[in-house]
Amino acid sequence: MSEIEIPEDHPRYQSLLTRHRIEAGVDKGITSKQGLIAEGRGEAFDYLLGERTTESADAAERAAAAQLLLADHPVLSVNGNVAALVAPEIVDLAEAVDADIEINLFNRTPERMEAIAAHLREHGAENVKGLTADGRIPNLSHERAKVDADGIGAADVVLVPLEDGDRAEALGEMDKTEIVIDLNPLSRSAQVAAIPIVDNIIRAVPNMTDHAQELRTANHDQLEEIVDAFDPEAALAAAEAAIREGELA
Ligand code: PTJ
Repeated sequence: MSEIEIPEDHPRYQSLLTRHRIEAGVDKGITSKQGLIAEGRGEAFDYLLGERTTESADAAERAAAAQLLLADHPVLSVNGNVAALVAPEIVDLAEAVDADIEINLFNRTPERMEAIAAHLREHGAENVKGLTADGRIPNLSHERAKVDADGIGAADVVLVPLEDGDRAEALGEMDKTEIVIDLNPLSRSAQVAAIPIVDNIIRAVPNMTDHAQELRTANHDQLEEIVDAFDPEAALAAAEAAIREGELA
């Protein structure tokens, strides 16, 4: 048994665990009610993918790890779903690639910002950004435009998980390199990402950390080679094909 009363060999274990974490996130004031709907949408895609990391998603996760290691100032953006699902794993990834963690919310309230910051700190995050909000992403009219000037505002590489929206495009216009995690290959964020990762975040983030640890001894040229060999359009096409063909395990 694990954090939920369901044996780990239950065929629906992963999706039940994910649901449980999102529900607990709503109870703690971390996740918005809309986050429950986003979770359902992701779950449907994951079901069609066979709830597994495909070969092409694994390659994207390796390229993402290399890109984060190459960055001067990488930032991992966290919303209410991300915090509920993978808080300790995000802290581990930030440590592995020396990145900042910044909270950025669509449904931004001071209470949720504080609850998420406290949750991340409970899981070992030392410096949580996003609360100062002294910077802005141009051409975005909603709350996601609010960033820390010395966080996402100054980042060269940003990890953008679980948001189908216009922020990814606006960040691209600021010349930031984006890594997107989204189970929907047709999501607007995945479509504009330099590195789209079509995988469940609960598998993607720990796998990125494993790759980053394995690549720690790689030199600059070797890391660049991995990033250059990655083709975002081919990765999106492979994910869409896997979903349409329903390669269920
Ligand atoms: O916490 P806030 O206020 O910033 O709000 C966050 C949500 C998630 C509610 C907001 O960003 C939203 O409404 O998102 P969307 O437009 O529903 O997009 C979420 C995307 O994440 C969808 O494309 C889902 O397929 C995808 N998704 C959901 N769960 C997962 C996922 N992708 C990977 N792993 C998941 N577990």
